Amino acid sequence: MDGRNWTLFLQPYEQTVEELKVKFKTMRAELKMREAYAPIEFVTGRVKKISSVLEKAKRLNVAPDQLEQGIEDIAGIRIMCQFVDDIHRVASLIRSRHDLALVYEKDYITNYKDSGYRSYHMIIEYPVQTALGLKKVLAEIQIRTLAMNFWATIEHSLNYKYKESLPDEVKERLKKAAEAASLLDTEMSSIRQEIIDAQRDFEENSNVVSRV
Ligand code: 0O2
Repeated sequence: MDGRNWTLFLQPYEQTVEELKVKFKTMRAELKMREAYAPIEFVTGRVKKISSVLEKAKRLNVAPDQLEQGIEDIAGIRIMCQFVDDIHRVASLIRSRHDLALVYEKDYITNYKDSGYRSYHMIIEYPVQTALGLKKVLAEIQIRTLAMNFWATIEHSLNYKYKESLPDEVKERLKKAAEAASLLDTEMSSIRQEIIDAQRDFEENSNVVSRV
């Protein structure tokens, strides 16, 4: 590492993660009050370690003075949802916000990665108020179901353990596990729809009975 003050470099990212965590946790609480059901299950966030930022910069050929533009996920927020439909609802709520600007989106649910990874990514620009004035920083918001998160967490820790060279057999089994997690999401969504339909039928029938 060179002589740069990395703690100071990461400060606006720390602030971005803290502010965005508060905002999405508040969004969850408010939706729960309004609708009795929140499309957000829980929210986490982290700032990438400087060693990982520099490693990624090397891998992507990003010059040391271009880290702010070249590495988009120094600030990272993760939003976990129960159902795949919730992911799209949350993405649309994010698109309509005025306190951040959407840069682009990556749909790794439709176009899942070769590893089996599924998630919805939104790269945003967030204006953060520093002691020296306004600074716009890039941040990555990952939106996933609980099942997608379970898979990604396990796969991430296995990759860490095997230092990026997972045995082929493990890779294949992880791909199968990703398919199984996706099937679980589909099943849960269809059960949920059946419950919603049943509730609507019940309410319609009880209205008819009460009118008689
Ligand atoms: P960490 O520890 O989560 O910060 P890249 O794919 O890295 O070359 P890009 O375009 O930045 O370049 O990546 P991408 O794939 O859009 O998003 C990167 C982040 O998505 C990763 O961050 C992971 O959090 C997650 N991700 C992407 N692919 C996988 C995968 O196959 N398995 C798991 N578990 N997570 C994945 P980092 O920096 O890798 O790690």
